[in-house]
Amino acid sequence: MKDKILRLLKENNDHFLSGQGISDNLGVSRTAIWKYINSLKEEGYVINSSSKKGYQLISCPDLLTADEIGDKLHTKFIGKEIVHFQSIDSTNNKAKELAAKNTSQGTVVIAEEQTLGRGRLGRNWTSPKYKGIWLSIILKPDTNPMKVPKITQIGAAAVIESLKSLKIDAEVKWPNDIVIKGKKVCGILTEMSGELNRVNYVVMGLGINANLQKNDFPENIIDKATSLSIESNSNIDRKTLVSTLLFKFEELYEEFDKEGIIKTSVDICRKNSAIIGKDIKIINREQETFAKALDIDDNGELIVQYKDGSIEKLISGEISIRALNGYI
Ligand code: BT5
Repeated sequence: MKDKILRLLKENNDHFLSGQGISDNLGVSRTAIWKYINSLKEEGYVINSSSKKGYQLISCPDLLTADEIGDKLHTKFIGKEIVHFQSIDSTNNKAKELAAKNTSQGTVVIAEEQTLGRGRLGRNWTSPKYKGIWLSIILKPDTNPMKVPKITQIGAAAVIESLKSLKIDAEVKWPNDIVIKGKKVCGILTEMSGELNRVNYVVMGLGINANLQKNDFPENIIDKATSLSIESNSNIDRKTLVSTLLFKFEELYEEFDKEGIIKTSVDICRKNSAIIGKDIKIINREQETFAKALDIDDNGELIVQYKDGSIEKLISGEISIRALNGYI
């Protein structure tokens, strides 16, 4: 009911709506409406209340709830169900829990803050409240588990494309980082549950530093991390960015879901690569190897050439890449 009242208020935000009018329209008592209005105010909606005139919505909070994103979201299945938290340990943890309980493909878990946000290999992901986009998408592709790493490339391409719509140029540091001028602005964590030749579910977690400022980053990453706000010198509209991101992701994911290929995503990652043509250090578990990044193939694998001239294709997984000078 609260969402219906909110919808009415949004549709009529240029004038007051009488309590009686809302009551007649939705078939609930005026007392119930008053309670819902109070609850909306607690969530951060600014609503003018007047005993004579009724209610008028003045402004909506900067929250990534279904109520706030839904209006802008034009997807078929990604984000049709949004599960929102003010605070949670990790959206990937929650998404995995939900996915194991038959939650449908496309469900998105979003949190305003993560208290135990995770990177790969148990690393931390800094996720301060209201400052970023911390979300996970539940996917159930009918595919072989070997193909799941491709989904990270789809996520990376979707981020690049949605940043372009904000006129922000970013680059992909294969396999799972998005960087601006060499500093990390987004990380992707793709996790899977499956058997030898069957995927039960995939959870793709995306962390985008939208409105973090320098003092929001811990000391140890302050020199290698940045945010969209710092780089564009503006405040980022998180709601619009989430809806654009989910829309772009769905478009690119459908190519994979229907045809099993990720050509469009790879083209985007290739065109906006931070490492192709560069000398890189490959870190795989504790081992470091030097090579030149030659290209990304149509499967999203990184083609590298070692000092002895031999060529290898790397599958993303747990590999990290560093350029030889600077952070990238
Ligand atoms: C990643 O791991 O980059 C994957 C990050 C995925 C985060 C999302 S948020 C929603 C979802 N729920 C989760 O719990 N996680 C996902 P990796 O490549 O391992 O990089 C981790 C490293 O990035 C850390 O060790 C830090 O050095 C650095 N880092 C941590 N927080 C950062 C931030 N906010 N911005 C930039 N760099 C950060």
